[in-house]
Amino acid sequence: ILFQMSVEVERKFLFSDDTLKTLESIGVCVGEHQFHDQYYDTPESELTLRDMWLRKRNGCWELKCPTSTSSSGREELSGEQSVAAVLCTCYKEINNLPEIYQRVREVLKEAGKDGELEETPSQGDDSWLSRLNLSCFAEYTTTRRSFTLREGGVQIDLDQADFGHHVGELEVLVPEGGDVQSAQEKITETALKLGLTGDKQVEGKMNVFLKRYRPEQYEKLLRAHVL
Ligand code: V4E
Repeated sequence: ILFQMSVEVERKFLFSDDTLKTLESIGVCVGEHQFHDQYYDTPESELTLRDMWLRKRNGCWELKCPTSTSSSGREELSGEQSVAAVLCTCYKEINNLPEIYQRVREVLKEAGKDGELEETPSQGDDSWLSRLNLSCFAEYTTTRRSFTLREGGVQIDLDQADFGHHVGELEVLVPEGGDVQSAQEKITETALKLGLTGDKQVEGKMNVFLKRYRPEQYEKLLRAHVL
């Protein structure tokens, strides 16, 4: 079976009450929901060191991993385009457990950690975690308010995490192999409409969580330029 995969182009931003007012005046709130995330890795951080983020979100497995397009062709971009590219991240999100399992095994096998088992785990059977030496290193609940602007295809999320950090995200989904650059341009346009002027990478929830509760892993990922 071939799974149609999409790439999440995303830019994080700091938001204030003013941002919220602007959003409420030019955008439409499309809902609020909560999700609980549990992130897994080996004691040596073999997944996150490769920028792979294995998580269980509200009971469903997801793997967020880098795309090959992340930094290719930047030298041909104009100044404005490269600022947009630096502020945005690109990740593939895989939601299909057999494929997640296969990818995780491949990575851990490379690192000489894999067992013998070939069959795919079924949803609800988490025994593969301990077999691959995976345990939960971060866990938090997020309350997310989502907005869209009338035109544009950019989703705007305002996230509040239960450990006391909030962050905004502008996100465009691009089919794999699609036009990441025009997604970045859309995100830049939306940021301007919202009056977001920051030109620095903003820390996400995981950065803050690790810095606060897992400082050793945080340092390790910082040194490896993952964060
Ligand atoms: C990819 C990644 C991490 C996993 C969490 O991803 P994030 O998008 O921050 O979480 P969330 O809850 O908003 O997920 P969504 O619902 O959008 O899928 S933790 C760190 N990274 C890498 C990373 C990075 N290096 N730089 C920035 C700005 N963001 C993420």
